[in-house]
Amino acid sequence: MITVTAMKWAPPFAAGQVRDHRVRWILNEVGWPYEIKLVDAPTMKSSSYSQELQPFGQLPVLEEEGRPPVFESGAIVLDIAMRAGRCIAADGTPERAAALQWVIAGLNSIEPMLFNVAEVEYFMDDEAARNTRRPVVVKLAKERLAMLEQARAGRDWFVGDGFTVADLMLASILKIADRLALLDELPDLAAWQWTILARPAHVRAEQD
Ligand SMILES: N[C@@H](CCC(=O)N[C@@H](CS)C(=O)NCC(=O)O)C(=O)O
Repeated sequence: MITVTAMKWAPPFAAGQVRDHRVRWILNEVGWPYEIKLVDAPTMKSSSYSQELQPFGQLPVLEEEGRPPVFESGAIVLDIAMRAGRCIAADGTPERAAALQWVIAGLNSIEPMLFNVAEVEYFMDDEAARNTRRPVVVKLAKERLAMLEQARAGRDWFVGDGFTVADLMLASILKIADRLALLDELPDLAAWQWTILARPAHVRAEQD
């Protein structure tokens, strides 16, 4: 049986956005059953957790009998999709390369820009410093999101003619943008995101 770690408690700004939802989503897409293991902050910060499961004291972690645990939400999503042979196009095809490309683009070129805004909104205590930094990071994030929408070019799917992990990861990452009101001037990208999030597998993952 597959086990996915999830937070016993998340702060309100993170509710529904904790990265285990990506793992639950892909597992629901491919139809693999799983169990949730709730962990609290002291457990995540313990040396046994970082030595055995996640070196940075974070989640999600995928545990499965007979295999070493896997951390990093992107790696877990890709691992599951590849092993299931679903939502990722065939090995060796240009579509497979494009799916990998968009997953990494989401994690590497988009999510960090959103996190810069989240850091200002949720983690900076000094109001003067926050007011100085906010316009800079908001502008950069909005510009990047506009480029993403331009690249999507009105298509329903980022890769080929069906749902892939590219759509899953980008829609998941856009949840952070939506919560930070960074999609207000990009209604088409916001509408695309909601269409993807309406997939039954995502709805089941959220209910779960
Ligand atoms: N790059 C990692 C990031 C993991 C991450 O930041 N997890 C958050 C929850 S969404 C966490 O564990 N936060 C608690 C902490 O960092 O102490 C991934 O995608 O799995």
